Amino acid sequence: YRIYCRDMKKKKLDTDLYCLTAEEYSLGRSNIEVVKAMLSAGIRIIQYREKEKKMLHKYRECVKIRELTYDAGAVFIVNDDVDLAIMVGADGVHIGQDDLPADKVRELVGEEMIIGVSTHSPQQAQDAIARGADYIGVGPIFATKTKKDVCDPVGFEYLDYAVKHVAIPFVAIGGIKEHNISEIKARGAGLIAMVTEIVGAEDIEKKIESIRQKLKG
Ligand code: TZP
Ligand code: MG
Repeated sequence: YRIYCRDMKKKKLDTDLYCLTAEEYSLGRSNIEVVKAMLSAGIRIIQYREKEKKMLHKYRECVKIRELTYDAGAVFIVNDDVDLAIMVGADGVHIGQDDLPADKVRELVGEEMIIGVSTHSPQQAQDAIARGADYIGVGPIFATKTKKDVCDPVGFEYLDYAVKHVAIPFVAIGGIKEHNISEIKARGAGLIAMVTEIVGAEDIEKKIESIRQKLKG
């Protein structure tokens, strides 16, 4: 993995869309195919998120996705598995409220790896920031079926809080679709994550283009 990390400096999150994998919603396409389409549409951040797969399977997929994202100059983040993130030379790891705390993960991954933390309230946001998170997830904004260990939607209240009071990058997530993305953008979210809207699109590249048009307009 070290070939990806030798001169690794912490990657920036300066983009608009954050994409995640979810093979079960990908209309029969593999994660690899889906990631290729995302990258060819210009996506700059991809998170590998597969809750049900065995580690060996996840490892093999992540090795390929690391290669693809590296060649495209895109940021690659692995959900949940700190060991897997280190092993494949990912740019970051994303953890939830039931995972190791961010400050403990930092001890494992070092300073240059991005740590993202899913948060659902201002208190969780402040805790993640205090523990050295590089960015936080803010959501679910709307109801979503994609996350099975769901908490209820946090709605706009927490998003508005994040826009005003969160001093590190944050990613709005949960039930965001092409039809409601302008609303999220208008409230001040810079970085927006979508799972099913993108992996479940017939034509992923066209979908991303059309979402980008909405973000511009
Ligand atoms: N974290 C909060 S909601 C969510 C995650 C991973 C799933 C979002 O999926 P979708 O399909 O974009 O609603
Ligand atoms: Mg987790």
